[in-house]
Parts: sequence; structure tokens; C-alpha cells
Amino acid sequence: MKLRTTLAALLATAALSTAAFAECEVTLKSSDTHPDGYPTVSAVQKMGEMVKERTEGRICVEVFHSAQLGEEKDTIEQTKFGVIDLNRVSMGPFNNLIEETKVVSLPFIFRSVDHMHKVMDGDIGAEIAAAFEPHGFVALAFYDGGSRSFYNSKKPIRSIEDLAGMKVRVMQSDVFVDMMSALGANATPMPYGEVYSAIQTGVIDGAENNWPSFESSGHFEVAGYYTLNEHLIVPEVLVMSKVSWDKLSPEDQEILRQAAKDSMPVNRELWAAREKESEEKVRAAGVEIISDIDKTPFIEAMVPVYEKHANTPKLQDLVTRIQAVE
Ligand code: GTR
Repeated sequence: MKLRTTLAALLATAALSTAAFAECEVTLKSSDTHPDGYPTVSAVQKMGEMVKERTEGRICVEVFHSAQLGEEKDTIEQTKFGVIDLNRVSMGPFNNLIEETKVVSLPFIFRSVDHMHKVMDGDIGAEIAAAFEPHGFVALAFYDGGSRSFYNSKKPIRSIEDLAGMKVRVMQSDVFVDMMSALGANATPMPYGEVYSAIQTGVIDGAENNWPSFESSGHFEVAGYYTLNEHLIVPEVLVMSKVSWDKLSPEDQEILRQAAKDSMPVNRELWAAREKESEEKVRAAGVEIISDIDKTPFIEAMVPVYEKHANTPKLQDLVTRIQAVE
């Protein structure tokens, strides 16, 4: 019965969605792992509205939220081949593909979200965006992903020693696997959508993420300890498939570029508000928050991760230049 109701609801949504895009000459499919209402989803929807308006209804963007098109790593492949046109993802799952993205995914590379904004809004951000092109992607916008911290179902983590031997899920990137090893934990790379049940069934002890993801994924329901050690500030990116991009006229490409750029302040504002709301919800649920953390040992433990992943003069230079941005 439940299945039939769900199917009926799905079919009704599909029919509505087809009707909504029937007038558009081109409908660009956009993927996001997050649910409707999440700041990245809303930002891309907003971008779509701007594109539709500026092309007088010729080009539309349909956002498939909640991982309807698949988990990030798989959707990235589909985007490369033009099966998916647009994709909003973390830099993390790009790390094994585009080496420049590793630098902006290194633990503690950014001193603060402000520092990250300054870097990504400037020449270095443009350089990172350009690095996507030879791999079949056009990076159109960088979005906020706050700072990521550890959570788990077992005990409060107050120091690196507490992480010893813990099984912690990370995004599918070697940078994060090595980060966990350097902290003495066992990294378990796994798609985002599998984390809830993996914690619930004890396959892993915990994971790491920002306030909005910790809350919207429901992970806080199964992981009662959240340590605000803020080891990662990983920018998020909206990419377009080069295959889909090349089908557009230069004028339409410019409209898309500008609309994506204009969606960035929208995202930042929504992000700031959502971080607060999510924090309130998680605190109200009774999650134990550990905030008196000395970050220095965590930072010091990352030396081998930098040595291994920023391992060419080009990447080392990028690290130095990012660190030099005031
Ligand atoms: C979120 C991020 C997603 C995804 C997820 C994860 O913070 O917005 O794009 O990377 O984390 O941990 O897989």
C-alpha cells in the first residue's frame, strides 16, 4: 500500500515537473545530494530562475535534489559524459581526478571561512576553476560548505588519542583517507547516502561534516557526540559538463556563467542562516557538543598529509600562495 502511494506520488511529481519544463527549449538537469531547501539546492534553483528569465524562457534548469540522480562520485562521472548537465558537489570527490582540488581540500588549509572566501573569490579560485576544463567540466560557482568536524556514536572526542582505532567515514578521496590515518583512526570511504545506516548498524563509529549536513542527513539522530575541531573547510563547486556546455552559444554560456556567479551571494546568505538553524536543532535534540578543543595537535599531525598530496612544485606553490592570502 505504502509502495503504491509512493509510486503514485512520484509519478505525479514527474508529470508536474515535465509540465513545468515543457515550454523550455533546453532543460539542463542538475544534481545535488542534499534535500530540497538546503542552501546549495536553493542556490542552483535560484540560478535556474535567473537563467530562465535572462534567456526569455529558452533555457531552464531542473534540480534533482536528494541524490535522485545518484551519489556524488557516480554523478561526477555522468556529468563528465554529459548525461547530467550540472552538478553541485564538494571538491572532495574531485580530488582523485583533478589534483588542484586536493590543495583546497587539505585539512586546515583555510584559517577560516573568510579566508576561504578571499582565496576562492580571487585569482587562486579562478586558477582552480580553470583546472576543471581539461577534465571535461566547467566550474561555474563555488559555494559554502562551512567547516567540518567529527561526530560519532560512541564517546566524546576531546583529543587525537580519542580517535585511535575508531572507524570514521570520509568522502571518497585519498586526502581524507590519509588524514584519518594520520590521526590514528580507520578511514572508511563511503557514499554520503550510506552513512546513516552504517552508523546505526555499527559498521562505522562516526563521520565528519558541517552543521547543516549533520542535521539534514539525520546523522545527529544516530551519532550523539559532535566535536567542533573544524579540521576541514572544503569549498563546494557547481560544475557543468563540457559536453553540455559546448552545445550552447557563447551568449548563452555567458548568461549561465553570470547567473551562477550571481547565485553565490544567495548561497552564502542561506548558508549562514541554515548553519544557525541546524545548530539549534542538533543542540535541542540533546547531542553532546564538545567545543573546548585544542586544534594544534590536529594541525601538527597533518604534516605527512601535506607532504604526500601537495607533492609537486605546482601544488606546493599553490599551498604557499593560499596560506599567504591575508
Ligand atoms: C556535504 C557536502 C556534500 C557531500 C557530503 C559528504 O557537506 O555538501 O556535497 O560532500 O558533505 O560528506 O559526502
